[in-house]
Amino acid sequence: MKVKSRFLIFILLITTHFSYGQGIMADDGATRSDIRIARQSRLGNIPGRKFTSLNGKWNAIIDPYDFGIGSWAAIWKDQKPKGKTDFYEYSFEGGVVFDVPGDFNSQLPELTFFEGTVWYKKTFDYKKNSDKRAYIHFDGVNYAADIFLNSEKIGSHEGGFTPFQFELTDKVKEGNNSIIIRVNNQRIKDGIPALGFDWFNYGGITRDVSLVETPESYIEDYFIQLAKGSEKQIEGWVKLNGSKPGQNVRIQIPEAKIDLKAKTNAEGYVKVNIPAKLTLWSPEYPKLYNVLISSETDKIEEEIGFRNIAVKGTDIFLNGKSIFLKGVSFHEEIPQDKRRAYSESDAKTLLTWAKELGCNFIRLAHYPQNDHIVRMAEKMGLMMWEEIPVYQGIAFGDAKMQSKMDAMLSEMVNRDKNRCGIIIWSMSNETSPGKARNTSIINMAKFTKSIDPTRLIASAFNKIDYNGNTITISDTLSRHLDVISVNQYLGWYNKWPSKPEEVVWKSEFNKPLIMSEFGAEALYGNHGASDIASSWTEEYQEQLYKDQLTMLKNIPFLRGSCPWILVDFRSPRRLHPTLQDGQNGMWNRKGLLSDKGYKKKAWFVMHNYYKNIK
Ligand code: GCB
Repeated sequence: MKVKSRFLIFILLITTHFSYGQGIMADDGATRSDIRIARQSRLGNIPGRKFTSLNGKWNAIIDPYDFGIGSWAAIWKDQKPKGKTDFYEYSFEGGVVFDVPGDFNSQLPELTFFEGTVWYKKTFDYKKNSDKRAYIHFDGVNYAADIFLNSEKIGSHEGGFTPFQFELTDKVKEGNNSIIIRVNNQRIKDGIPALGFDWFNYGGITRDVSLVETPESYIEDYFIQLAKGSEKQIEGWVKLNGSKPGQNVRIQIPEAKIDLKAKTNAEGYVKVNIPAKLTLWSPEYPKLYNVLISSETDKIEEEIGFRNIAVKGTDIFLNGKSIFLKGVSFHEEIPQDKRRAYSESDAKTLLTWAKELGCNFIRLAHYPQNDHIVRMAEKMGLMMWEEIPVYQGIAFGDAKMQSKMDAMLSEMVNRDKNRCGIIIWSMSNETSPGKARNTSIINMAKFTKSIDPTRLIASAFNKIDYNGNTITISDTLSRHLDVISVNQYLGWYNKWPSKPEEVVWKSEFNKPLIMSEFGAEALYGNHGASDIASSWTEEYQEQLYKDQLTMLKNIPFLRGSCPWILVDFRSPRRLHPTLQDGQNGMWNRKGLLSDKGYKKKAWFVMHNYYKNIK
């Protein structure tokens, strides 16, 4: 497709998904229901709203051949025999019951490697109120979801790691209602991620589900952060939905003595600028303020922190002070239970490990992780890198694929734009350089900046050039990013070009570098040679970490490191029967911790590095 027409599609997407942040409004000629469709992704801060949790037990039907979607079975109709000759070859009653949130693979042994369709059903009581609007909100369903209310389709969503919702106001009944969801986690070549990713494809309603109730005119969303480059000026906007023009909006931060009153414009939008004297958020002191936003009909509360993140030359500054990002990556998985992480206590498990390692930074690999993780990390003083699952093997240059990437990017930024702990938005991981890739990522980076100018933009890549003992970063995409992030596996997938202390890194770009991945596999408790990769010993991994750190210490423009990975994780790419438990667990063994959470020798190397780094 021509660049010009792709750009037009892109602009269209901005105006539907992010019209308010832009100050560009949706077409006023649109009817109210059109607007509701266009604005489905806008219902910020669920925990701060009035909602009823739909978590708990859901009846399910496992449908390996996806039979129920056809008109013969039509499972969404949930029919029961009425006459003597009626029968149906399915029933939600008497079948499997799954916990939501939670992946289905870990809840039934027969489903361990299942990739396909599962139907979920839950009933709920509703009391209708003519002044209220109702939404069903999903924090995340992997991968494709079709949602039916009382047997009528209300919408679909694609993408396993970002939130979405649908308005039910005109469709929900007084009394008992039934919600049925067809979830399909089949990997597809035009999915994001596509077919071959290195993590476990846990499917199902993996995150929280809520029934949200709002007034007729409600606070749809808001952006309240420090202005770019400032430590004293809050800048942002508030957007009402369903309101008349000129509504009063108020933003209060009592602890900072802030009380701002403003009026919305014809579209229910108001831009705000508030001078503020604040205690800034930092890893050492992760201060959050209680922020109250109210309109004439609605109010919402959220704990929000304020900090300034900036890049100058090859340095990164947090609140004006140079920082080194002491990071680690992890997947949204609880390895001890071989399942997806979904709860506050799961978040605590993963984040406590990261803190114990000495981190001030985490890379949420390779997709937006759940809200519990993000909110808790911020409270614990961890800066975050959040990325969309634009991961290896993605076909760039295809309009359909691009619209999926754009939608996921919108949903990610939209959910977490008020989380000061997030300092980096990453557009992708390990993409192959090329014109189509560059156009796509540059446009996504520009789009992200246009709606959130406050954070840094990254995109992890693994293309580096070797020449003797010199490694050069030359991927021209770097010109369009704030930080350069390189995944390199010297000592594991790649040979050392010379002794680690002799390796020289050069960059054609005057920008900070984060070594966003490095590592090697080791089976916990397996001891022996430190120089034979195939031995999978803790000693080999330990030596590799020592070598990596020797090299990292010599890179003058290095401003962060993110070893791969905090803890062993499951990946059906990992097939070695004894070292990776290849026909059962399928473990990527690059963890600093074992799948049981035991520390491997390399953990202590990394821990020591972080303890001593300034
Ligand atoms: C990478 C990928 C990561 C893999 C890792 C590995 O480069 O970014 O997703 O899991 O290597 O272990 O091979």
